[in-house]
Amino acid sequence: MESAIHTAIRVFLLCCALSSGVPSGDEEGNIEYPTETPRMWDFENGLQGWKPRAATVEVERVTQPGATTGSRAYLRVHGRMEENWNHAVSDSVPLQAGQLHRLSAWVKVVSIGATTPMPFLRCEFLAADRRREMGRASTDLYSAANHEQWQRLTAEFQAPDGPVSGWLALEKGASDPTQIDAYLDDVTVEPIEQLTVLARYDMSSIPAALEKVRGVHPRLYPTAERLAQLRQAIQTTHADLWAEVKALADGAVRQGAPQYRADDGRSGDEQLWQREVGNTMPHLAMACLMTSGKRYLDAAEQWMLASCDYATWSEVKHIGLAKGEHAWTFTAADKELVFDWRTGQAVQQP
Ligand SMILES: [Ca+2]
Repeated sequence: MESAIHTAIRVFLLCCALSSGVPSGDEEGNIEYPTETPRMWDFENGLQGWKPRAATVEVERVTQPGATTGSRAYLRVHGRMEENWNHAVSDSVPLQAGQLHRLSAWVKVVSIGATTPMPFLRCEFLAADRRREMGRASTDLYSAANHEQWQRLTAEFQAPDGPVSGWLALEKGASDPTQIDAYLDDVTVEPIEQLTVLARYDMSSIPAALEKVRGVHPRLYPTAERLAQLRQAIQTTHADLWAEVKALADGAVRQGAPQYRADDGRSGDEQLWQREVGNTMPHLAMACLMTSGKRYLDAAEQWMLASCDYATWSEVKHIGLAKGEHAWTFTAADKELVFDWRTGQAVQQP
């Protein structure tokens, strides 16, 4: 289970890193791959290569105490940007191919246009061949709740394989006209050994709250009391809803789980036909619980086992919508629901 969670998290993080629609850098010429790492832009001695994306925005160094103890200067980015996706950008960023990295920066938004999104930091990956899409990583957004305060924004990512460099940006979050006055300090890109987020799922020591329920079968949604209420409700207030669910479940019983096929002739490697597999199992599980009908129980099990036997849950390697959405969210999450409810049913029908 632990490895499955880790895999899911890695897929999710890579989806975040690779799915945003921002254009690649517009710089021309050959790329020089810097070797210095980690790298920090603290602005103590100059702009350190940061520049505005367009002339309507100004980038200047302010010699005042910055975000951290000992900081005596920071970068101020202010002005209107009529288009583009970045307020300001850096020079080249050293990246180690295939290595995990952390991008972090202190950001303080002093003022922002009424329709301007809160900014964030981005690392845009660059291949030697500029035409090749390499993806990007983004930090979390600056929080509007703590407006006018320094906030540390971070992102952790795996650099692409092969020769790779990159550049950083203070991102607009939109190509529409924007207005901003924001400060930057201690922008850092550094290699890391593991993703911090994985530590949250380190279960080597079980939390006390979980120890209390050791051996207790978890219920993801309805309790026994709620199930009893629902069985009454489908006779009255929920009769229409039940009719819909029953019709879907009866159809699934008749149809049986679809055979695996690599290509459905319309969705390519995403294999979107599997969405319906994920969508169908809860109908069977609900019908099973509402009626104690063994045919629904048998069908739910057949659909679950068929799903587990599929050779792939999409063949898309990196673009994570297929795996992350229909395979993991729909199928895996639904299977837990079905398993949870099916277990209760099995107990009632020894
Ligand atoms: Ca500084």
